[in-house]
Amino acid sequence: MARTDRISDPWGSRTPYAAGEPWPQRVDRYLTPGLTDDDVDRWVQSAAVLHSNGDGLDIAVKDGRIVGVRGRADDRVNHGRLDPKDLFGWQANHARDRLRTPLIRQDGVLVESDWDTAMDRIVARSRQLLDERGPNSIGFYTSGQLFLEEYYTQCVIAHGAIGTNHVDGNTRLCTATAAEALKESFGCDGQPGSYTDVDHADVIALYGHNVAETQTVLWMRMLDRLAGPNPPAIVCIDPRPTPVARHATVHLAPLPGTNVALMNGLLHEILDHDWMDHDYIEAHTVGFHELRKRVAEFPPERVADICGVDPDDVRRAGELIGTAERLLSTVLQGFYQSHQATAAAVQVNNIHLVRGMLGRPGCGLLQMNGQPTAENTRECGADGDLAGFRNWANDSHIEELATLWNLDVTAIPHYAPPTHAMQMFRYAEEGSLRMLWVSATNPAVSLPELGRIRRILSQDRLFLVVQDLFLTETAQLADVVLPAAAWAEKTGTFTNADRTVHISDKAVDPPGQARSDFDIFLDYARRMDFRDRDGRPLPAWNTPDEAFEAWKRCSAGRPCDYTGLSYEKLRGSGGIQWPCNAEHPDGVERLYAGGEFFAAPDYCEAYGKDLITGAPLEPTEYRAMNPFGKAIIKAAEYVPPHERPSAEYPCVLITGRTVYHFHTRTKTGRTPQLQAAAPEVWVELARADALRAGIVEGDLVEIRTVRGCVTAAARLTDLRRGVVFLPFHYGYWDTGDDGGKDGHHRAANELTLTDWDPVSKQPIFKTAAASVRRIGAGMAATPEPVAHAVADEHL
Ligand SMILES: Nc1nc2c(c(=O)[nH]1)N[C@H]1C(S)=C(S)[C@@H](COP(=O)(O)OP(=O)(O)OC[C@H]3O[C@@H](n4cnc5c(=O)[nH]c(N)nc54)[C@H](O)[C@@H]3O)O[C@H]1N2
Ligand SMILES: Nc1nc2c(c(=O)[nH]1)N[C@H]1C(S)=C(S)[C@@H](COP(=O)(O)OP(=O)(O)OC[C@H]3O[C@@H](n4cnc5c(=O)[nH]c(N)nc54)[C@H](O)[C@@H]3O)O[C@H]1N2
Ligand SMILES: [Mo]
Repeated sequence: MARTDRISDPWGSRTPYAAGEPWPQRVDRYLTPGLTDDDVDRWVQSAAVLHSNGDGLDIAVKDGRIVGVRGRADDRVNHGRLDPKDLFGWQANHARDRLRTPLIRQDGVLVESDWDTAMDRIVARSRQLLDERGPNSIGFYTSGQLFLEEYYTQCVIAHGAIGTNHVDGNTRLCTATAAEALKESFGCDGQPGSYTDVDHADVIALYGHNVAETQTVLWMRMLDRLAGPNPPAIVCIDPRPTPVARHATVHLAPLPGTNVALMNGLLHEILDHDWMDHDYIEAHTVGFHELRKRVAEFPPERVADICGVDPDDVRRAGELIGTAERLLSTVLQGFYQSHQATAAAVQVNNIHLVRGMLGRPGCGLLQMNGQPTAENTRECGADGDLAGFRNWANDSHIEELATLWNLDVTAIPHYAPPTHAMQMFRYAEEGSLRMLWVSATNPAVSLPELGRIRRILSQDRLFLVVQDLFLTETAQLADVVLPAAAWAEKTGTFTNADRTVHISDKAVDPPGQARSDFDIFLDYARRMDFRDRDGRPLPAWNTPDEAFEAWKRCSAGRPCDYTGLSYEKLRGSGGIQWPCNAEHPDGVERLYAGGEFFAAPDYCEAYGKDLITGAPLEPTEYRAMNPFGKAIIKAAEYVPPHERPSAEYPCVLITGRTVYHFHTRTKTGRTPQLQAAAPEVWVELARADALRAGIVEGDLVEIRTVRGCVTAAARLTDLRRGVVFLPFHYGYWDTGDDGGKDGHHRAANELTLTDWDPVSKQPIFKTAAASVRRIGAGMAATPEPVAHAVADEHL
C-alpha cells in the first residue's frame, strides 16, 4: 500500500502497461482519518458523480453516515482508481448548511415551510398558468447530475402530462454539441468509442479537452500507457499549457475560436497525403466530395495565419493523426463552448470517417460528456431531445411515445424542436414563460452574462422553483426552494461518457425533510392529478425500479437499448455499456463496427442542420442525401468569432476548470481539502503580457469586458500571448470577507456573452474580448495549492 498526497499529485502512482495489455488495477481509498476498514459497517455500490467518467466506487457507511470511499477494482472504467474530488467530495453531503426543509417566499424573504405548503404553491401556480396561458408558460431547466429514473419521470411530466415544449438541461451548456455533432455525422446520438481504446491506441488526439484535470482517471490510463512500452503519441489542441500539453508530442495552441480553421488544416494534410481509406469512404459515407473542396482552401500556411500557430506543427500533427494505425480522439469544451462548436466537432468525426477508424480497438471517437449523468438527460429526453433518441420531426416516433405513455399524439408537442435553454431564458425575459422549475443546476453562476440572468430570475412575474442541496445563488432568488436528497441518499442508475451504465444505491438517509428528486417530481404529478387517456395516473410508476423498467420499454429497439439490463444485473457488476439487449446481453463495447450506422431516414434521431446557420434539413432533403443511412461527412467554412479583440478590449478571455473544483463549488467548496487547494479565484496570464502590463505573480488584477468586471489574483503561465484564462467556479456565496452578496466580482460569467453555436445552441464560454489591468499587490503571493490530503493506493 502506498500513501499519496492527492492534492499535490492528483493522479497518484503509475502502473505502466503496454499496448493491448489490460490496465493494471490500483484501488484508491480515503476514509475519515482515524478509521480503518474494520470500523466500516457496510460498503454500498455506486459510481463517481463529479465528472462524466463514471468511476466505480463503494461508499463506506458507519452509524448511518458516510465515512469514506474506495474504488471498485473490477469496474471497467477505473480499475479501482479515484479522482481527488471523488476521494474527498462526499464530505459535502454532511455539510451543516444542507437544505433540510422546503422554503417559501413570504413578504419578500424565504422562510422555512413544509412539503404540503410548498408543493401546494407550485401546484396552484401551475394550474393557474395552464388555465390562463397554456402549457408553454411553464418551463423546466434541469441537469446533467440527476439519475436516469429522475429524468425519465421529468420528461413524461413535462413533454407528456403538461405538454410544454420548454424542457432543457444544463447539458445545453455542456454536451449539447457532443450530441449534435454525433447526430450530424451518424444520424444519431451515441458515443462510438470506449475507454478501452486507450489500451490500444498509437495516437491520442485531444481537442479542447484538458482531460488531466477534468477526467483525471481517464488521464491516469493515458499516463500509464505513456509510462509503458510503445507509448502512444499525444496531440494536444489547447491554447493553454495544460498537463496534457506538457505530455504532448505535438501541442498546437490555436487562438481561441479558430478550431474550424485548424481542423480544416489537419484534414487538408490527411487528404493531400492520401492518408485515407477509400473503400470505407465509398462504402459507408456520403458527402466526401464537399469535404475535399472545402479543405483544399486550408493549406498549413493559411491555417497558421488564422490560428496563430507554426505551419510545421500543423504538418506534424496532421502526419501523426493521418498515419496513426489506431487513432483515439477526444473532444470537449475548448471545441463545444465556441461559436462554431458543432462545425469543429464534426471535423473530428470526419477524420475518423475518412480514415475508416471506427468500431475497432483503439480507433475510438469520444465526443465527451462533462457531467456524470448528461448522457441520461439526452437519452431520456429531459433536454431538447425526445426520449430514446427519437426524432421530433418523424411522426411515427411521436406515435411511439404516445403509445408508451398512453396519450394522444397531440398531447406531445412536436410542432418545433424542444426549446433550448438559452431561448427559455429569453422567453422568461420577454414574459411568455412564467414558471421555471430549476433542478440540480445553478444558473445564477453558470449561465453567461450573469447580470442579465439575475435580472431575469428576480422578476416578480416569474415563478421560480429551485430544487437543490444548498441555498445556492439561484435558490436565493426562488419563490419556492425544495430540499433534495443527494447522491448516496437515493437509488438510481446513470451512464457515463462511454455508455457504461452503473447503479448507485442509497447508502444513507437524506438530512431533515429532504427528498429525492424522483419523489419530488412524482409527488408533483400526483398532486396535479396527471392522468393518461384511460384515466390512470401518469407517470405510471411509483419507485425508481419501476421507472427503470418503464424506461427499458421506451429504449427498446432504439440505439440506447437498455432492455437487457436490470438493477439486479447492475448490482455487483463493473459497469455495462448500452446497447444491452437479448442480442448483446453483456453490452456493446464500440458502436459502428462494420460501418453500420443508426442513420436510416426512418430510424435516425435527426435530419441534421446546416453547419453554418443551423437551419434544419427537411425530412425529404435528408432522405435524398442519405437514403441508405450511411455516415454523413459534412464540411464547414471557417467563420471568425463574433466578439473580437479591440483597442479597448485587446485580449481574448477563455474560461474553464481546475482539477480541485466542480462547477459552482456547491460540493467542492464545502470539502475542506479541495477548498483549501483552490480557495479563491485567480486569473492565468501569459508571462509576456503580464510583464508589459507591470503585473507580477499574485498581483490583484481586474479583468473587464463590456458586460462586467472581475477581480482576481494573477498567476503567470506559458499561456499563449493575448489570451486570459479565468476559472468559472467562483460565485459569491462565500464572499463574506470581500464584499458579501453585493460584490459580483468573482464569477467568470459576469464577463461572458449571450451568444451560442447556431447548430447545437451551446453558449459561448470560450471567447470574449477583455481588458486586463493591475489594481494592486495581492495578499497571497502564491495561489498554488497549499492543502495536503493523503489517500491510500493499493497496487
Ligand atoms: N475538476 C473538474 N473536472 C470536471 C468538471 C469540473 O468542474 N472540475 N466539470 C465536468 C464537466 S461538466 C465538463 S463539461 C468537463 C469539461 O472538461 P474540459 O473541456 O476538459 O474543461 P474546460 O476547462 O472547460 O476546457 C478545456 C480546455 O479548453 C481550452 N480552450 C479554450 N478555448 C479554446 C479554443 O478556442 N480552442 C481549443 N482547442 N481549446 C480551447 C481551455 O484552455 C481548456 O484547457 O469537465 C468535467 N470534469
Ligand atoms: N464561464 C463558464 N461557464 C460555464 C462553463 C465554462 O466552462 N465556463 N461550463 C458550463 C458547463 S460544461 C456546465 S456542465 C455548467 C455547470 O453549471 P451548474 O449546473 O450550474 O453547476 P453545478 O455547480 O454543478 O450546479 C449543480 C447544482 O445541483 C445541485 N445538486 C447536486 N446534486 C443534486 C441532486 O441530486 N439533486 C438536486 N436537486 N440538486 C443537486 C448542486 O448543489 C448545485 O447547486 O456550467 C457551464 N458554465
Ligand atoms: Mo459540463
